[in-house]
This record gives sequence, C-alpha cells and structure tokens, in this order.
Amino acid sequence: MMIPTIPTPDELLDKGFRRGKKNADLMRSQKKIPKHLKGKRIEEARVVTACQVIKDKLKSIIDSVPIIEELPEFYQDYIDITVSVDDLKQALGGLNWAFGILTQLEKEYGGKIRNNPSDKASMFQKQAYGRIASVVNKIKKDLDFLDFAKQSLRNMPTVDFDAITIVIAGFPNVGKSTLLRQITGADPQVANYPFTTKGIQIGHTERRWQEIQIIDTPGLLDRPVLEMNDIELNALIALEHLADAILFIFDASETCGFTLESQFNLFVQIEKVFNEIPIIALFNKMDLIDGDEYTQQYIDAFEDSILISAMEGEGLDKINETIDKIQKISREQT
Ligand SMILES: Nc1nc2c(ncn2[C@@H]2O[C@H](COP(=O)(O)OP(=O)(O)O)[C@@H](O)[C@H]2O)c(=O)[nH]1
Ligand SMILES: [Mg+2]
Repeated sequence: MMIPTIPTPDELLDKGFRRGKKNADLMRSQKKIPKHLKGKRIEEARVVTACQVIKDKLKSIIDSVPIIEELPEFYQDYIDITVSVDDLKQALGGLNWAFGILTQLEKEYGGKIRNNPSDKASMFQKQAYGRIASVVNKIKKDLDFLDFAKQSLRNMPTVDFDAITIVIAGFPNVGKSTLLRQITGADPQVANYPFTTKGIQIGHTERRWQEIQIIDTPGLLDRPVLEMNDIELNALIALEHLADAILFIFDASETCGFTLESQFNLFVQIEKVFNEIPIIALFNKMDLIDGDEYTQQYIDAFEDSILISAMEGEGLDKINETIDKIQKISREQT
C-alpha cells in the first residue's frame, strides 16, 4: 500500500490558493475577454481552481488506499491491528465529505460570481475562500490520522499467498534466525510487524516445484502467550491465517538460557493459540548434546520430533521431509 505524502490543512490550502492566484493572473492577462466580464472571470478562476486543486489531492489520497474488504485476510488483520480499520475508514470518510462540500462550493460560488454584477465578484470570492478554508481545517484530524497510517503501514510484509507458509516459533536464541538462513539462504525480506521491534523476516525456498515461505517473528512467537494483551494476541492470530504449519524450535542444549521445561510450556501455549494448525517440534543445537536422559525425555514427548544442528547444517533433510508432509496436508485441504 503506497499512501502518498499527506499534507496539513495549511499546505493543502496554500497549494490550492496559490494555483488559484496563478490562474486568476492568467485570466487577467487574456486580451480577448470583454472588459465588463473580466473581473468575474478572474474571481471565478480563482475559486474554481482552488477547489479543483484541493479536490485532486484529496482524491489521490482516497484512491491510494485499497478497499480493505477486498484484501487478503492477513492484510485486513494487519491493517486492523496496526491502525484500526474503523479509524482508517472514518478518516477516509472525512476526506470524502470534504471532497463533496468542495464540489458544492465550486458550483455555488462559480454561479454566484457569474450571475451577479462584476462589483460583487471579489466579495463572493472572499466568501468562497473562507468556506474552503473552514472545510479543509475540519479534516485536520483525518489528515493527521492518514499521515500516522502512512508511517505505520509502510514496509508491510510482502506475503506470497500461493506458497506453503511455515511460521517459526521458540524462545530467543534457540536458533530461529540461524535455521531460517540455513533453509532459505542469506537474505530474508525484513518487514514491519505490529508488536515486533525487529520486524518479521520472510525467507523463500522451493521444494518440488512448490514455493515455500518461512517466517520468523522476533518479539512475538518467542515469549509467553499468557503475558500478552488482547491486541498482541490479535497480532499473533493474524499469523494464524497465514500459517500452514508452525515449526517450534527447542534449544536442546539450554544455552539460550531457557530450561527445556519452560520451552515446553511455551510450546503448549502456542499450540493452544494455533490449535487449528499442525505444530512440529524441532530440537536444535543437538551438536552440543550426547544422548543424555534428561534431554531425551523431552524429545520423546513428541511423536515425530526432528533433531538438528542448524549451525552445522545437520538434520535439515528431515525438515524437508516434514515440509513434504505439510505440502500433502495443505494440498488435501485445498
Ligand atoms: N552449537 C550450536 N549453536 C547454535 C545452533 N543454532 C544456533 N546456534 C547459536 O545460538 C545463538 C542464537 O541463534 P539465533 O539463530 O540468533 O537464535 P534466535 O534468537 O532464535 O533467532 C547464536 O549464537 C547461534 O550461533 C546449533 O545448532 N548449534
Ligand atoms: Mg533471531
């Protein structure tokens, strides 16, 4: 979504009135206009031009925002969490309202100037400018909001809705970024995401002619769900509309600073939130482990846990096998 630069009311008025003056000056230099009509033509040009210039700008802003209901559900959620869809609609409604009033003023005052004696033209022009200014100043809060929306919605993630989507979860330092790089190569797309400070990272790979995107969400799927407020939970649930599977990363070595028990608790919470989506347990940093019972009991808690070392690139083929299974499941569902 590319919202253009949002002007302040003063900037809008300044632009409209400046162009109005320019066109009025042009009219004044026209030799062909009969003298008794000239004053009227000058003031009419001033009013009509100002209205049109301001309306054009409002329209370009209104048209830059897509119809929210026609967007994929993920983007609808994203916009709602980030700026609130209702507030966005209200601000656009304000601009539409101003557009309508300016159309009326353009007609009304154009007519008044044309149909009255020349000596009244300048008075009507001043009246018109007063009303134009008042309309534009009334949408100050809407313009402010759209400027905030523009800033907030820039660098939205570019999501491939045909790809199989795997969302990575797990505590900080368990090896999520390392794994993402190992599977999808060096340069994931970094995009903004509400409630994440580092943004989300999207990496792409291909498996049997099927595009696969893997999403890492630092600051979101790496902390206790129970500590989240409603809005944060919504940010989480937006991902649910996207994910074909969750890859939950355990740090088997506990060198991330979280015990396997607390990692297991996070797993259970995330499994609850994403209850419709298959969640795969993956034990990383296995290069630091040599088959102790303590680690094994957690590995055995899952039917098909995957054991890897993301750093050494060990066990990645097992992830591919799992991706194949997910492919089968998501193909059966569609
Ligand atoms: N020994 C070992 N270290 C790893 C492995 N995977 C990641 N690390 C290290 O763990 C730390 C955290 O990794 P990172 O990918 O940034 O974790 P994230 O916070 O979950 O994204 C880094 O120092 C990595 O080098 C692994 O398989 N074995
Ligand atoms: Mg990371």
